[in-house]
Amino acid sequence: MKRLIMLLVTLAMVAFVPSALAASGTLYGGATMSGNQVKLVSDLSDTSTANDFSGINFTNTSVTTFSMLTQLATKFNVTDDGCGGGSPRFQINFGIQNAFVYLAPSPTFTGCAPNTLVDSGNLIGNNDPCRWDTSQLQAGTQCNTYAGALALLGSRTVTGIQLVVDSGWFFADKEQTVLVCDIRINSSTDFPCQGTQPGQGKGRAKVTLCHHGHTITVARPAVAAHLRHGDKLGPCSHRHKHKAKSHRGR
Ligand SMILES: [Ca+2]
Ligand SMILES: [Ca+2]
Repeated sequence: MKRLIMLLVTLAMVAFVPSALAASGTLYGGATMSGNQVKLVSDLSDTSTANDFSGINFTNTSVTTFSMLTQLATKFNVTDDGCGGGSPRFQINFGIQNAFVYLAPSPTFTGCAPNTLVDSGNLIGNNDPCRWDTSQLQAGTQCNTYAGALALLGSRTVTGIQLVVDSGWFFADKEQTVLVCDIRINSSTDFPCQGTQPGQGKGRAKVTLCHHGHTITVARPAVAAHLRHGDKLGPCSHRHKHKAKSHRGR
């Protein structure tokens, strides 16, 4: 009997291990990759409406109810702009309504240091007055804390999470750019600031070289070694090919 209970306990523990599937993020609006970071823009200064707002939509978060969301954090850099007008922020979906949590420092949520990568810290448990905005939800308020949001929404099902930038209107140049990375949702980290840069990792970006009269492509990290032994950047010209041939002929 004791062994059966132990087995059941073990099975229960296995069942509660967070899913190995990491949260994945999909860029939308004017969002693009900039090295390892995601560049979120809100540009109302041009004719394109596609970049008026941007964000990352996170799926496979393994978050069920709001009370199961234990970590929500990102590093962010407002480049030459600031925070203000409500973004950058995380947006937590409960069906068609959202709770918002602002990244900017308390108490005004506007004064972000330009050109500085700062960490929001874990916004779950953050009880700064007005850090959380639950006004879209019944009995919610624009000026809430995590404790208030938890009391209101703890048992509600989270249907989605986004990181959003849409405050271009707030700035004189009608444009806001925010770089983000190291986005943590529960136990997973999306878009790590450090590590393999998209397009620069081993075997990713290829560079074309002329190697002994043959045009070859090599991974970017290997380029320096090739140049040291006399390869030339770019495809071989007729002259290169001819030179290599005459070398071989000697
Ligand atoms: Ca625009
Ligand atoms: Ca700007």
